[in-house]
Formats: sequence, structure tokens, C-alpha cells
Amino acid sequence: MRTALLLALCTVNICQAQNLVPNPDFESTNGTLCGIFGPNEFTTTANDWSAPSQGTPDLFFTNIDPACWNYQTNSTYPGPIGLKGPQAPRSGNVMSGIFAFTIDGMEQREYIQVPFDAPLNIGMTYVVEFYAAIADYTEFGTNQLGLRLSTQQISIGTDGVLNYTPQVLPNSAIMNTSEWVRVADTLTATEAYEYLTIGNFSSDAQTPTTYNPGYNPQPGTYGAYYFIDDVRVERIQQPNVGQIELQANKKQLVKIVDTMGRETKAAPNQLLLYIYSDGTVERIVTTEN
Ligand SMILES: [Ca+2]
Repeated sequence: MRTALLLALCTVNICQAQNLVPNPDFESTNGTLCGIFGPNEFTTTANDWSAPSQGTPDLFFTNIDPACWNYQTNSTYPGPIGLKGPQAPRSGNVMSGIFAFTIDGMEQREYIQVPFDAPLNIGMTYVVEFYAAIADYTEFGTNQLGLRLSTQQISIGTDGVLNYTPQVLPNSAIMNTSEWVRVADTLTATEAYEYLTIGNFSSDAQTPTTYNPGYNPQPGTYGAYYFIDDVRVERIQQPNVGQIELQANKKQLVKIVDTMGRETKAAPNQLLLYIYSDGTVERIVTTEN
């Protein structure tokens, strides 16, 4: 019976979880852009996403001229600005990249922000995740690359620190130059969040840095730079068996009929109609044997 009830509820809405982040993989863009991104260029190029500060996030493409600074994976751009290092997007042809930290004391940050397709439901549980890869040639890594959920857009008019507490942080400094690292948590929504922002929300003094052995000192390779791809906020399919049985127990089963209306007994692997004392009817196929 438990399996049957779960199946019945599954058909209503529990099994319809979906990623609430539009353009979660950065593949939807308003054309391509060759070069280092200036003010507003991330916002005008990445559909749905925006830069919430004067920091200038980048997009990296595999389908642009290899001589572009932001071509991946092996740009032939000669300088003078240093390359970040080769990294294939985790998905498709496009990924984002942000400074989580620049030069100690400068308090410079880059952030990316996106509105959800629909607000989170208070009390519901969600998986919240993004993938990050440290740029091979960057000077440092950090454990402060986080994700902030908010009910409203957050922004500042400088390239400084957004002073908020992120709900999601990595367990340790992200230092893996070859593999994408999943930064994720499972959260129960306490507010009807409508936005997420990714970046470092701590001051320079509160940002531990770990030296990256692959650091290639060039203009623009100082600090901590991370590639970002594949962002997800999705309600967890977690039928709460206790709750379901409680709901089911409020009403009494009157009878079970088959699709021809003949009263029958519960049986596996066929569609049966469960008729309850409150007039409701559940169409149920059990998988129990
Ligand atoms: Ca992608």
C-alpha cells in the first residue's frame, strides 16, 4: 500500500521537480564576445544573468576565434593580459568566470546573479548547487566562493564586497585545476527566495587564500579566479512517507474497483480505482509483488 500511495502522489506533483535557474549552463547568449569583458558586457551577453556590481564577470567560449583571450580551451592570445589557463566548460560551449579575490587590500570582487523562474516555496527543501573550477594560472584559491539566495535583487554600485552571508559555501578551498568541483547544499526555504548570487561575500581579511602551485605570474592572473558552470536550484523529490500516510488516514477506503467498475481487491500491476469516504478517487497501479 505504501508503494501505491507514493505512486498516486507522484502523479500529482511531487515528481515534477525542475531546475528553477534559467540558462543554468550559460549556453544561451546574445551572440558571442571576444576579449576581456568590460562593464555591463556580461549582463548584455549572458541571457537571464547579470552582474550585480561594477565587477566585470567574463564568459568563456569554445566556439570563438582561438586568438581571443576568452577562447577555451587553449587560447593563442599573445597578451599583454595573461591567460587564465585552459578549462573546458562543464557543459556545452560556454561557462562563466569571476574573480573571488584580487590583490590583498583592494577588496575587489566579481559576482553573477540570476532570478528564478518561480520563487522558492517556504518550507520546501531544495538542492542548491553550482560547479566551480579554479583557473590553472591564478595565484590563489579560496574556500569563500559561495552562493547567496535572496528575495530581492542585491547590488552595489562599486566593484567591492557584497556584504551578505551566503547560504552555500564549499567545504574547503577549491584547488582542483583539472576537475570541476560541485559546491552544493540541501536547504529548506525559510523565505520565498527569487534570486541567487555567486561570488565571495567576505572581506579580504576574512578570505583565507591558498597558494596555487600552477600560478603563472602575468598581468591579470593575480588573486583567485574561478570558472563557473551548471547552476541548479531544484526542489527535492522527497515524498515524506509519514505525512502521506497521515493524509491518507484522514479518509477511509470504501472500495476498490477495476476500470470496468467491478469491485475487486488490491492487486499488483493493474490500474485500480480506490474510492474513499470523502468522495475522492485515486487511480493507482502498484508495483509490489
Ligand atoms: Ca556551460
